[in-house]
Amino acid sequence: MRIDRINVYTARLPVKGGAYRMASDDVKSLDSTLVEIVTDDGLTGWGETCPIGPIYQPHHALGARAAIAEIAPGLIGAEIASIRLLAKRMDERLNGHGYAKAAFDMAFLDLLGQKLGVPVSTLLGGALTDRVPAYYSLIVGPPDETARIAADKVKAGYPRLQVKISGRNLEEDVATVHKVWEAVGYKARIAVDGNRGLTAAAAIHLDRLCQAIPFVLEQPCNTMDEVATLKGRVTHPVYLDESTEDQNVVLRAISLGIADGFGFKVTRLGGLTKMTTVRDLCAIRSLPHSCDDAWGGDIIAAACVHLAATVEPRRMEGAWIAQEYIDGHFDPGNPIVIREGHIAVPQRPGLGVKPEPGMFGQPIATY
Ligand code: 0XW
Ligand code: MG
Repeated sequence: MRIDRINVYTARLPVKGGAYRMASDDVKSLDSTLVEIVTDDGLTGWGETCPIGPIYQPHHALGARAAIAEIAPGLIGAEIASIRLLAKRMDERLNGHGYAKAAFDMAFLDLLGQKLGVPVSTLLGGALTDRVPAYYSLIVGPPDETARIAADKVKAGYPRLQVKISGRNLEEDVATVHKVWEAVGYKARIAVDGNRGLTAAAAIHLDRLCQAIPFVLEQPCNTMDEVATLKGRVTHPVYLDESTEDQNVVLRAISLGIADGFGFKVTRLGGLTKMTTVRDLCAIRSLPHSCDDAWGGDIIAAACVHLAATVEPRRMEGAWIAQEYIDGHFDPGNPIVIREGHIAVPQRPGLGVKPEPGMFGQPIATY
């Protein structure tokens, strides 16, 4: 099975409800990039990459498309058999830019799964479950309103909540965490996500002022070095998210004992295949982590869910997918959906999701 053609598409994903508010940025509409690989035996495989705007991490939509333009011509004619060989071929075309290579990696696995008649989770080592937990991400908002939504989401079945803080005064952040805890108590696990926005001093104050509330503190400060200074000075477990820009950072964070867990993003780490390495490193040290992406439609959602199914359930912090903030699906016949806070793992060969023909219009590029 050889690559005959690659089509690149874009999709606009407006945020349902207006804006997704984090410490760093308010995003109102996301710009997703999709690759469709057509093989000589008539199969099609899909991949997607969708940075949540240009501020959240050093990735952006136009960067992804420029990287795809460098890589794609070198893939034409390549055999879809060894994912490692295909990764090498991509590295020979372009250094870095893992978030663009991630889209191709997804499409390769989608094709291989279809060819072999197995779901992508099988290619990633094998599923441990057919249903993975999701978590609900509460955007930065007024404490009472955030607590009300938190209670609703727990009632709807979410086993975990992520409470966004930062970008405003400490008092509001502290009040939000207290009110959410009063509203949900032990009924859900809580992550408090600073999205790089706190100083180390503010993180220490927040930790002290919320001492008795069991939560994990996700990426409180901008750099991993700043987060490292919190060790021994805060009592809440600290997770890294945005800092995990590649496998080496994860290896370093684990070996230096900087992180008690992670919020992993599939495209940021360079794709599903690269994610299996950090998944296995975390397993060695009993570290919990999520299987997310920053944003994306059903292709990215399917990728996150396949991977999440291969993670030991007691360390699985949930698969975050953007569905709650997006209207509609790429594949309305086989959508990736959250039901009672959980997501069914697609059982069909490959990713198990095929965008409706023509839904993205004409390709922006064909190779
Ligand atoms: C909740 N997320 C997975 C979605 C947004 O991209 C932010 C992200 C996070 O945990 O920072
Ligand atoms: Mg985060």
